[in-house]
Amino acid sequence: MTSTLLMGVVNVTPDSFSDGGRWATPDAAVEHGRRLLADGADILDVGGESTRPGATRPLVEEELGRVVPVIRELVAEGARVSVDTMRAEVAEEALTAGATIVNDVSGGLADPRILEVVAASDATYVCMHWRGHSDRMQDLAAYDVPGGVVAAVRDELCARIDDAHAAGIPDERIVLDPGLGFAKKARHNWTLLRGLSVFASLGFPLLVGPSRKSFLGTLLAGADGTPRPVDDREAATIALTVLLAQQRVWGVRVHDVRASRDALLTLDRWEQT
Ligand code: PMM
Repeated sequence: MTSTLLMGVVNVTPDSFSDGGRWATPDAAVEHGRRLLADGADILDVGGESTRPGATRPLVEEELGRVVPVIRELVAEGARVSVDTMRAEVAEEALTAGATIVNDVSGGLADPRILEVVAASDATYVCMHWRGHSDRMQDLAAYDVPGGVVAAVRDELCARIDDAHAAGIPDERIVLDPGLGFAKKARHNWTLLRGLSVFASLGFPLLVGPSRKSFLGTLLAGADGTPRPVDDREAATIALTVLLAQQRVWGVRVHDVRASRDALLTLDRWEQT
């Protein structure tokens, strides 16, 4: 039976690329979180900063105001909650509000103090591969080194792990994520997905977030080259959820939990026969 966890996305943002604005108020976000739990989410990933290419950053107070009340409420209702933030201050308040996972898409690069905040808690640390903020990340998608994108991402993640260790975060609390779409062109994402065993061999659990990303829009583009719209990339997302679960990743971060849960139940049944 697959043990892969489904991490449901709760973006409390006006501008996330896939669901921006839909759950932008705390009440709407909590309601959305409840729906994802009912659909079978194992973890709710609550974020208050959009990381879409070109996005501008919210003030820290704005980010806090978005995520903290939502986390507090969802934790009170029994959810296992992760906070999607690059800021130490937000991570700290989120942990106080009951989050037990810090999902830092910058792997400690954006605000190195976040590593100390995590070290001082019992939280799990999701350390994602990242090269720069959204306003310039597309310019950083160059991997012209021996071993290409897989070797570069592996080496850069290893440097992030060294920093996490130095701050006092033990191995047992680290999860790695190759950071699909973050300073990656479509072909880089596919190469990373096919090269996941390289990351697995580092010995840490893996989280992967392919859901609705633009490399799927490119894959499914119309004859005139127009990318498939975000809302119409679900079947491709589910296909990847199944392929990732077959590789025994720790978790897959998805927007439509119901569809991915159905797919994982189908995979379970398949593997039990
Ligand atoms: N992708 C997004 C945001 N947070 N966190 C992790 N760990 N991995 C990801 O791939 C990831 C993430 C961007 O997607 P969204 O705007 O749909 O949330």
